[in-house]
Amino acid sequence: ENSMDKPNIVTCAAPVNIAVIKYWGKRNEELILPINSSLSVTLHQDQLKTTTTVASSRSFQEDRIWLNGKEEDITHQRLQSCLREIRRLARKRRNDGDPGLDSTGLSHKVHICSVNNFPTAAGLASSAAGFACLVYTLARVFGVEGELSGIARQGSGSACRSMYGGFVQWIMGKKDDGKDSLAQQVEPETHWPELRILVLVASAERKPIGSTSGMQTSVETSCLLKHRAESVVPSRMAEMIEAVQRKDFTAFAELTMKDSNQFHATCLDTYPPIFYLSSVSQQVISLVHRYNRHYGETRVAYTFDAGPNAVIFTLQQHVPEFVQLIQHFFPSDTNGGQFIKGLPVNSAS
Ligand code: 2P0
Repeated sequence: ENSMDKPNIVTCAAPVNIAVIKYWGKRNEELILPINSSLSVTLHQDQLKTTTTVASSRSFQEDRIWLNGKEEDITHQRLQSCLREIRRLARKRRNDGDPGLDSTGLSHKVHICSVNNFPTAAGLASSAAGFACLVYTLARVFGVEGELSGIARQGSGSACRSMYGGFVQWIMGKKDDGKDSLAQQVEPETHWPELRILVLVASAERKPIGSTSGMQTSVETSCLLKHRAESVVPSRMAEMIEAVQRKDFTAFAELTMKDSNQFHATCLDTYPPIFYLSSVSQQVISLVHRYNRHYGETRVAYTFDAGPNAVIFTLQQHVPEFVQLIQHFFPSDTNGGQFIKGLPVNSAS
C-alpha cells in the first residue's frame, strides 16, 4: 500500500467570539473588508464552539463538506475563497523549498465535517467559529502556519477574531487588497480572569435577516452607520483597548452597552429597518440598568448581536446574584431561556 493513499485526518475546535465594539458594514464585499475596526472577547473553547474534522486523501474525487451532519454545497463562494487561499499558501511554502508538516498533496481533495455545539444562525456567531475552525484545520492539514486571520476573514468577517484567544481587535486596514485587514490579540485569555460571560438564549430560531444582507442594506441606507464608522468607532476602539488593558470594568461595561445600542440604532436607521432585539431583549436591557442603578455602580453589561440573545459581561463575584435575578424574571419554563456560562480563555487549537 502506498502511504500517500492513507488519509491525513485533523480535528480542531474554535470558540465563538463576542464583539464589544461591533463590526457592521463592508467597504469591499468580496474581500470582506469592513468600514470600521472592531473588538471582541473570545470565549473558552469548552463553551460555544465549532469542531471541524478535515480528511485529505489522494483517493477523494472532490472536495466535500458536511455541516452538522448534512452535506452542503462546496461551491459556496466564501468556502472556495478559504480553500483557494490555504492551497495557495501551501503551494508557496513548497515552492520555497519547505515541504510542510505532513504529506498532504496539493492536488489532494478534502472532506470537511463541521459541528456546532450551539444553535446555528441564531445570532450566536456560528459563522465566526465555523470559518475560524475551517481555516485553522485546513492549515494544519496542508502544513501551513503563520498569519491566517486574513484568510478566515474571507470566510466571514467576524471569523478573523476567533483565530486568537482573549481580547482581539480586527484592524480595518487601509489597503484596497485587504492585506492589512487582520486580527490582532490585544490581551491574552489570562489577562482578566475575573471577567465572566453569560449567554441568555432568548430564542434559538434562525434570525429573519442575515448579517451579510442586513449590513449591506445598512451601508446603502443608514447615514447613522456612516457617522458611527467615521466619527465614533475610531476613538471608541482606543478607549476600549485602554479599558481592557487597565481591567477597568466600569469603562469596559459602559462602552460595551453603548456600542451595542448604537449598532441596534443603525439597524433601526436602516431602510427598511431591521429589528434584532425582541421584547425579552428590551426587558434584559432594563433589568441591567435597574440592577446597576440599585448598586450605584456598573456591575453588569449587556451586548446583542444580530439576534435577540443577550450576552452579559460581569465580574465573578456578581455572577450568582445576577443569575438568580435573571432566573426570577425569566424563568426558563416559560420562555425556554437557558444560560450558558463561559469565561474567555482560548482560541482555535
Ligand atoms: C460582530 N456581527 O462584530 C457583529 C456584531 C453581528 C453584529 O460580525 O458578512 O457574520 O460574514 O462578514 O461576520 C456578523 O457578521 O458577517 C457580525 P460577514 P458576519 O460580531
